[in-house]
Amino acid sequence: MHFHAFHILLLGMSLVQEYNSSQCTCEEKTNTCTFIPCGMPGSNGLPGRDGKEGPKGENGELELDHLKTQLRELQAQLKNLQATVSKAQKVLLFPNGMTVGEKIFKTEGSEGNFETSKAVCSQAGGLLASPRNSAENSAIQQIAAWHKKMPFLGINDIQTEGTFKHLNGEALGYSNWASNEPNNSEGIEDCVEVHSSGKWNDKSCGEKRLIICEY
Ligand code: MAN
Ligand code: CA
Ligand code: CA
Repeated sequence: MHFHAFHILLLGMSLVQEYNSSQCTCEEKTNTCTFIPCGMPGSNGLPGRDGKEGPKGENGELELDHLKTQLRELQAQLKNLQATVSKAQKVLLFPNGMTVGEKIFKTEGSEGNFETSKAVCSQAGGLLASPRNSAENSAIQQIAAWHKKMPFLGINDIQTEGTFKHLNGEALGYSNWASNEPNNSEGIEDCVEVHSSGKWNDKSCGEKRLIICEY
């Protein structure tokens, strides 16, 4: 009976092969005695099961809170550091210099006429001190007081009598003249000295004054 069934199967297979022999790619199984022709491809199987659950994502809101806390800590540290640097700067500069905002005013304690003062500051990589506001003028006044000497400013009316300008040609936006100054006394005063009061007087450029530079 088994033998009979096998022959029916072979017959069926050959019928299928005949029916579709033009599209069929067959593979001969050499380890068996039987030549098994291939039939039509089967239909696709059912979809597989879902995969395992992935790793848990980070908690967005908690992460943001953490970063905000870190930022506040860093801001507090920065404020601390700035205060420390600012204090160290004061200690190191005293009694020769002061900072005002970004600017540093500093003297070496030496004196010179206007031309010498300009040259000394320029050689040091700076400029003869030239205040743009009252805070800067007060810093210059303070350094002068520590040295008990008057400085010249980087301001003059050499080019045009009566028109005082900064060294770079800039017009004066801020001034602090003493009353009745500038008076160009005896017709020879084109430079500016700073009195202990912080007030300005035009004076002969040939006088020797404390050299204060700005950086
Ligand atoms: C007086 C005033 C000043 C002037 C000096 C010159 O103090 O007239 O304006 O600059 O003398 O020494
Ligand atoms: Ca003058
Ligand atoms: Ca004067």
